[in-house]
Amino acid sequence: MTMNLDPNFAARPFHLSARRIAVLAAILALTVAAAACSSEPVDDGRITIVEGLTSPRGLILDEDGNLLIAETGGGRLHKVTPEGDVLPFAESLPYALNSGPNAAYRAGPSAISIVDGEIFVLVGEFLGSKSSRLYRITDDAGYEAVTPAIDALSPFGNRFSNPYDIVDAPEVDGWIVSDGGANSLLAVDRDGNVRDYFVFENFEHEDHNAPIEVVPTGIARGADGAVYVGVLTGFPYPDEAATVWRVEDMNADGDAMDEGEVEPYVTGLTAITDIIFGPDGTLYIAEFSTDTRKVFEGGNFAENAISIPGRILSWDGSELEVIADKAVSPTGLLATESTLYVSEEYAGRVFRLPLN
Ligand SMILES: [Ca+2]
Ligand SMILES: [Ca+2]
Repeated sequence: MTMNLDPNFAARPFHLSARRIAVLAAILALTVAAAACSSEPVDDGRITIVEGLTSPRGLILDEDGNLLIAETGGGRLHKVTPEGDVLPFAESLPYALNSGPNAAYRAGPSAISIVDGEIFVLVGEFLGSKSSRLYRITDDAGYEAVTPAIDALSPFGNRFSNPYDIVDAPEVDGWIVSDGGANSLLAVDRDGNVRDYFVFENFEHEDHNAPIEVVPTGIARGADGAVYVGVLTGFPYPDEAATVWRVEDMNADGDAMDEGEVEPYVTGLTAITDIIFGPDGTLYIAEFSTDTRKVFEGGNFAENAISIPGRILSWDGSELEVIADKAVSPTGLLATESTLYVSEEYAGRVFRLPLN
């Protein structure tokens, strides 16, 4: 792929976005060799179903019960059959090993959507015309663009910046996408038109002397029809400052920017990377690390992520419960009636955990 070496790129006023890109690239896109999978065994019934991947993230079940995995750092989708066979599925999707500051980070397929049997893949931020776009998988396991190429130098509004997760959204004739680069939710129609659906403001916190970014990440549909989105929060990723927001276009004007349309649903969380509802309405929440700041302070980020893992919590409407400790940088969740699937991005692994 080609790098955009336009000097104007470096000269862009980056007081927010340089750090945002650094943070996102580091958290969402760094990878680890499979050999680094040396975290202690955890005795909670989890079973590894795939390992040796380069940054597995988005998970979805297709109509035949196959688990699809978006491999962010490998530009691939994998299919895990109900029998546990792992099959290559789409192997030539856009990805980059030279994204972010110093071209040291990786980016690629982040989330999968299936609509009417068609498979769509969201590709996150890197430099180049194939980045930050939604694609449709074609019959020959190739891909074609749904959204247009973006101009990375244009203002953030009404375009992808660093899209992360996606939910099918008939109310906007397409999808709602979380974008951690622009701190926004975007409505995308089936023709690929992109517009702001909601934009988060930075927030104040006692642990930091400057406003902190919200950084929306995992997005999911609730049984009540509303859309829910978790947020990572930006540097310094304060403890218990992350919220799962409930988003509903109550006046049906096509966005969630009106009074009372975005409300906190679960508060007191830390560095959320994904959320998903189970069929019984339980919400599952992935927290990236118990000390995200330390993971990125220095040294080998991947080793840090393994030594300072995150966790998975459940929320039943009244109580938060930790259901999986020591999950290494979990960034993708999927729940069925009996099973929770978790992508451990830095460990290159996907495990499943029985649900009671
Ligand atoms: Ca997700
Ligand atoms: Ca509205």
